[in-house]
Parts: sequence; structure tokens; C-alpha cells
Amino acid sequence: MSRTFRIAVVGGDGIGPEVTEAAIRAVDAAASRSNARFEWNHFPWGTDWYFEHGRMAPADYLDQLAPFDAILLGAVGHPKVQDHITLNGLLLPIRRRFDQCVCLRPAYLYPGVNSPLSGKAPGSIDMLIFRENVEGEYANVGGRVYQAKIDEVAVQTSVFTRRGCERIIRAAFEATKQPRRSKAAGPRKVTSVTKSNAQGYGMVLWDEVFADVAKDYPHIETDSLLVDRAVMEFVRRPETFDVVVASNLFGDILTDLSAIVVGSMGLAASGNIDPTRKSLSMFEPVHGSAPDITGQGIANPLAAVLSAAMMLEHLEVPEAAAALHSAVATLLASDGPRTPDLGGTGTTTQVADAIVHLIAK
Ligand code: GGG
Repeated sequence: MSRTFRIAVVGGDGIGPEVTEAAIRAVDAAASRSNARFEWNHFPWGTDWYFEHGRMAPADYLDQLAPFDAILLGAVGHPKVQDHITLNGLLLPIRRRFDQCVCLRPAYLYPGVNSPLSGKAPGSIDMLIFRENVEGEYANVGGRVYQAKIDEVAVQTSVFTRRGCERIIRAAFEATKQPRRSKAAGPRKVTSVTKSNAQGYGMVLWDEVFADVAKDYPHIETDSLLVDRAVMEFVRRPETFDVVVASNLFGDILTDLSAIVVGSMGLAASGNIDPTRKSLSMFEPVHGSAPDITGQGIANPLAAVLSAAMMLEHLEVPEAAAALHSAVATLLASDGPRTPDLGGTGTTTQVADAIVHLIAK
């Protein structure tokens, strides 16, 4: 029996629409070999919408998104508008409204891709980073008074709840039940990253919850690092990490670092997931709108393709997800086209064509 999934597509800003189109082509190619069909519903929201309407999306945009099976998002951000307006006007409310509390961001060193770190073998870096996605430092609690006066005050509050910490930390431990992508042997490990020596309330709560949850997984090795140590170790010994769990802000920063360590932001995929499945989840490349290369046709579409593969896994179309993963791995291991971020001269379209060709083979 054929299944049809209705996907909301928000290409957004900059290179977002270019890479999203490539991801859609890849999914359609894989779908034609499975019993799944995809109906793509495009929403023209983002900064162009803002220039025309004074807001990033219509007032009821979250209600419009609610009935879909998933959201495929490109990028948000424009050099002419402050980033807090674009982000808070479109992306962050989606994560909160649909309780997408898990942001899952894998970082894997593919065969055929060079790490900027010397001597790293293919597959030797294989991390799964769990970023808390709806509270913490991005809770959007605070305010400003006496604006533009000498006495101006801005307060930005982080929010850490026991429930919020517990569910992201548990999701990280649960992930150790899945096989690793690399063939690396040895015990599974979960590393928690905080700054609880200086953030003595919220992050101490996080540490306590981490220790409590760890008791339910006695065979899993654990480690707790301060974020300053974690960034050092991401560069010095990235292969020692397996599953990593961190707050919203730290997870955001760490996953840009992990993306570069495995070769390029252009390969970094992410899923914003409601693990209860009560609401829809959203899939997006980690990279932003990249205004410096927008419209040049050279954006790497593979992060968007891999994000779409995560969407297919979430929608339980594993054969199509596997086809996308396999096409990306095969392309990267070959002398096929690659975009400039990976040292090539290929275009977005050439890479997308090669992916579609590999899937159809
Ligand atoms: N592709 C997603 C995107 O445009 N990200 C820009 C960004 O700054 N995101 C912040 C976040 O993920 O919290």
C-alpha cells in the first residue's frame, strides 16, 4: 500500500531555497523506488516576506504548519535584518510550538572528505550530538528597559527545567541502543557538556539530572565536561566522543565546530524532533543562509539531502533514507562533483544531479 506524506517546505533565505530543492529532488528519486509518495507544499516565508509584510511569516503560520507530516526548512537570516528578528520571527517559535525538544546533529567523517585536523581516518570521527532545543539559553525570556539611555538594562534569562533536562538527556542515552555508523568497537559513551562551575543553578540542575538518568543505563560510560574543555577536546581528540548532550546554546556552537572538524558545514544535517510524535518535526541543514554565496549556484546541497534523509527515517521510510545516505557516501568517496566548500568546482545542480543519478541506479 502506498503512503503519501505531506511536507511543508520553508526554503527561507539565501541559499535555503537552492539546497532545499536539491533535497526534494533526492527524496522524490528515492520515493519512486519505495511505496512512499511526497506532496511538497511550499511556503514563501522568510526575509523577503518580512520586507513585504513587516513580519517573517503570517500571524497564523504555526497553525498553517500544524497539519503537515514534517517540515523541511532551508535557512533563515539576511544581512539587512538583525538576526534576532529573523530567527525569533520564524525558526525558534516552530521548535517551541511543536515541542521539538530534541535537536539531533550527527557529525561523521566520510571516506573521501578531509578533516582540517591531520591524521584523521575516515569514520574515526563519529559523533551524535543532542542539543536541547526549546529552553535553556534560547527560552526568549527577558526584557529591556530605558532603551537607548545611559541607564539601559537588558536581562536575558536561561530556563532549565527538570523535565526539559531529563528528556534531552534520556534521548541521548537511548541513542546508544542504535548501532554506530562507524565500525568503532568499544563501550558506548554519553558526554554531557555544561558550564556548571559558573552557571550554578540551571546547569547544576542539568548535572544532577544527568547523574540520575545515567543510573538507568549502568553499562553506558559517561563523562561530564565543562564547555571550554569540550571545545578543546573536539579539536584535540574528536574520536573519543560518541553521543554528546548539551544545552541549546552550547549544542548550537559545538555543532558548528563538529561540522568543520568533519570537513564542512555543507555536510551538517539536523532534525528538530518531538520524540513523543504528538507534533510534527522539522529537518534543516545546520548551516545558515550564507549570503556570501547566495545565487551563485555553488552551495553544497548535501547537508539538506542528509537532513531529508533524517526526515525519511523519522517518517519511517527506511529504504528511502538508506538510499539517500548511500548516495551521499558513494558520491563523497568518488571523484564525482563536489562544491567549493569541499575543495571542488562543482555546482549545486551538478551535485544534486549526481545524487539523483546514484539513487536511480
Ligand atoms: N538552516 C538553519 C538556519 O538557518 N540556521 C541559522 C541559525 O542561526 N540557527 C540558529 C539555531 O539553529 O538555533
